[in-house]
Amino acid sequence: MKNDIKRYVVVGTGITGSSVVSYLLAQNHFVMAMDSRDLPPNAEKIKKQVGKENVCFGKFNQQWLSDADVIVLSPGIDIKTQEIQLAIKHGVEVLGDIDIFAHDSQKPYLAITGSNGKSTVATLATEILKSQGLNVRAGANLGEPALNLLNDAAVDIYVLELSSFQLETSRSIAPDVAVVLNVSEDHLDRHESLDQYFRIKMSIYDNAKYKVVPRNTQIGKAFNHVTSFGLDAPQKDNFGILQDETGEWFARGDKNLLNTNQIGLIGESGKLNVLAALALTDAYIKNWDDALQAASEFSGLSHRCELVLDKNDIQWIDDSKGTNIGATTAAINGIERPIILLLGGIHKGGSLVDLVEAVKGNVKTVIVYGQDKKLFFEALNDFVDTYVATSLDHAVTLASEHAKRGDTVLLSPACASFDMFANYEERGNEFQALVRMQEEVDGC
Ligand code: UMA
Ligand code: ADP
Repeated sequence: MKNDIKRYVVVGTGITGSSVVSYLLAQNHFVMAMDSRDLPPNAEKIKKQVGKENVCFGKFNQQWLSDADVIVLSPGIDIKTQEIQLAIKHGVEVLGDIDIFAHDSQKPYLAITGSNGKSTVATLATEILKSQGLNVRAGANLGEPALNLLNDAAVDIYVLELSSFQLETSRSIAPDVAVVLNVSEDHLDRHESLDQYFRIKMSIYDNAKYKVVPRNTQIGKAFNHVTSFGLDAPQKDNFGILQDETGEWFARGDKNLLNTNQIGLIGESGKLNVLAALALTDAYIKNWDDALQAASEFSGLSHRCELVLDKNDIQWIDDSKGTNIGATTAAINGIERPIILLLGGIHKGGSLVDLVEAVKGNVKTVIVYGQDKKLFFEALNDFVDTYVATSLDHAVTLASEHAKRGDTVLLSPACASFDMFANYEERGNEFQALVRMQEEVDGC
């Protein structure tokens, strides 16, 4: 049935779907909602909002989908899902919440994607913009769904962290500034190939007013005359690192900005993230002293290479957000001490070659756990002492038995957490609790 009133079907009732339902109802649209899970999140709330006759849980209702004017698809659901594809064949428009945000937003927004570092850069960019007296709201993949950000009329600028899932259904975004921080293999259980994943990430630039790119990468090579960042010396107004007799400096062109030892983020990826955030916000920075103070005060987000305990010269680091090979490789390469590496969970696809190379560096022991422990054991055991743990608790116990003064114990799973935990936060919190219990057992 097609008539003048737009019939929206919201697919998925998680954080995104729930925000979309509320937003569309506030605009007086006719809204139906469905979720393939029998007991999906927000079920009762949405039932009350749209009426029980307009919700369908436990399956995707093909009739509703094919009769819709617009389907708003949650990022966790693949657009290749058979029922969605059939609806598209019937001429139904499929959008994501970011598309609606892009259409309705009256203010500029920065858009950040990449395989790793998105949340860190989005949060740091937000802090830098705030230091300039701007009223900033940040969200999307970062947690607060994009449409919820629109309920504050006093905003000057938005910062959106966008996943490949969100970009896949966002054809109309037109950010003021866009960046792809990096691309390494991730979500290959959902995307067809690395090529396709790369193309989806690069689509963030399609309608961007200004582009920021990582220098000397496949991403950077796609454009000329755009702002770039990298660890080498920067040309003109680009961002990079300069060395002189006074030390190592973050720099814009030939101008030193901030000593690299004045930041709270660790390793090369920490430096890249600071450079990316400065490059992204460059056009809005009027007071550099305040911007650089914000950058130096930022100590990073929880579960991203977070130091949990430093006792008896043994460091325990929680990098539970390291859910792919690129993140874990960067974490290993950012630590200069001998490492005991804890990893495992659900491997998201892709090659383990980079991980093996990084492990051959300064990892002395690996402890694997979780669903794909066998895969990692077989890939790493020839190169480094590798042990199999039956749980995270067991992995921490094994780590404490092997750790010596000067070592770093690093939880950087290179995997999704859903085989054993609700999410990476629960995994990180459990690790932190186990590490602190370890400390008590030591009687320290
Ligand atoms: N699901 C079903 N059936 C459904 C709907 C969802 O089984 O009908 C499953 C999905 O397959 C998925 C899970 O439910 O496993 C959640 O999917 P969702 O789309 O309902 O997720 P939301 O709760 O709306 O949260 C999403 C993002 N989640 C995903 O993309 C999986 C959140 O990013 C984001 O913060 C939120 O929207 C607000 O924008 C989280 C995430 O894990 C942090 N992102 C991935 C990542 O960072 O790697 C991409
Ligand atoms: P995302 O939002 O893209 O998942 P986060 O900032 O939450 O990124 O960090 C996720 C993981 O990636 C953490 O393990 C962190 O240590 C690692 N990481 C952060 N920045 C980078 C980077 N620039 N390159 C590679 N890995 C990074």
